[in-house]
Amino acid sequence: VTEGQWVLMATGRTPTNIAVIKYWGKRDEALILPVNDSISVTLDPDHLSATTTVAVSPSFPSDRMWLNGKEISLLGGRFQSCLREIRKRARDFEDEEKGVKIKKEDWGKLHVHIASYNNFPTAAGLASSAAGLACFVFTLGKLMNVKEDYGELSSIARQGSGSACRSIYGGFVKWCMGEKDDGSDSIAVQLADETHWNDLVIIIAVVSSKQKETSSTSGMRDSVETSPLLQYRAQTVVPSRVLKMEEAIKNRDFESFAKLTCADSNQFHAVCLDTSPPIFYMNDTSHRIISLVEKWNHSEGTPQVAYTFDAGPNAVLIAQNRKTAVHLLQKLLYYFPPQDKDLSSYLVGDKSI
Ligand code: 2P0
Repeated sequence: VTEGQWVLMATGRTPTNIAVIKYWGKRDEALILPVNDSISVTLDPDHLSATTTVAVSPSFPSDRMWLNGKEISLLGGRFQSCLREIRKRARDFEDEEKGVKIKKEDWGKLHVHIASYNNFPTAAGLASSAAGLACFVFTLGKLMNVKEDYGELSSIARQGSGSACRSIYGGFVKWCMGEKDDGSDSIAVQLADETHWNDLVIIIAVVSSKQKETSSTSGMRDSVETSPLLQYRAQTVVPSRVLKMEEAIKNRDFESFAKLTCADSNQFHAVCLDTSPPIFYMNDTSHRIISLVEKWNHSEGTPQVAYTFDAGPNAVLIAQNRKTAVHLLQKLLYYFPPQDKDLSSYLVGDKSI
């Protein structure tokens, strides 16, 4: 920063979210409009979250960004779309103490520096664009005195990465696919806040820390182009499943919630297999975790744990309560002893366990 020049900064923290009804497939690639609604749960910010600081100063000659301390390119990326949309909505700003006055039309002339950190190891293979893009949009919006509501902010975050729109809210969130071609109704809404069903415990079992071979963006493009199952899923299965999931969340009905979550994860991976060439995100260990949970749920007569897998082999396991979570962790450690004896490989959604 040039001496005598001011810098304005804002910092935010945003957790990632885990979909229980999956988003897979776009009807518009540029605006990131999905082929179906999706529902997710936002994790608590102590785990798996992004912390982003954005700064503007007349002494910055260009827009720059650092991710986990390493500079990355901002050119032509989705960050640019979000930056453009936030700049459009920027308002007059005044900080008398610093003697800073910015007219809304002048925000576009100021360059931004963005520094973002994830509080989980990138090597864990859980790096998600959802938390980062949501955090960037929200924090930049604060800095530029944007007054739009959360729905509007979610639709901007969506243009950074589809799943990011759901991280604007805590608790349970639905991304409504919308109908309009301009995407203005493709926004996230909160179904229930973070206090509504807070005895659920989420355990993430890191099966592999390798980077995935097929990115979500290209994987879902291939599925849209080649999978007949995707069309059936989007048109026939998801609409009624979303209604049932909303009901299950409202009533804290774990049995229904678990059945729907597992079925939707399995159908998403079936769509991946139905894609040409087929996409394999899960591996043998993922399949063994599914068998373990299925057998356990079956032997108890009612679901104890729900599983869901995203575009990778790591298992996201949702236990009904703390007692079941302890039991689950014991089973995981028994059947899948960590090879490096490093228990931090198991990221536990509750510090006290
Ligand atoms: C989801 N996933 O609903 C699904 C389930 C992965 C599997 O959203 O192209 O990184 O940036 O919109 O958001 C991953 O897709 O893809 C994803 P883009 P995104 O969470």
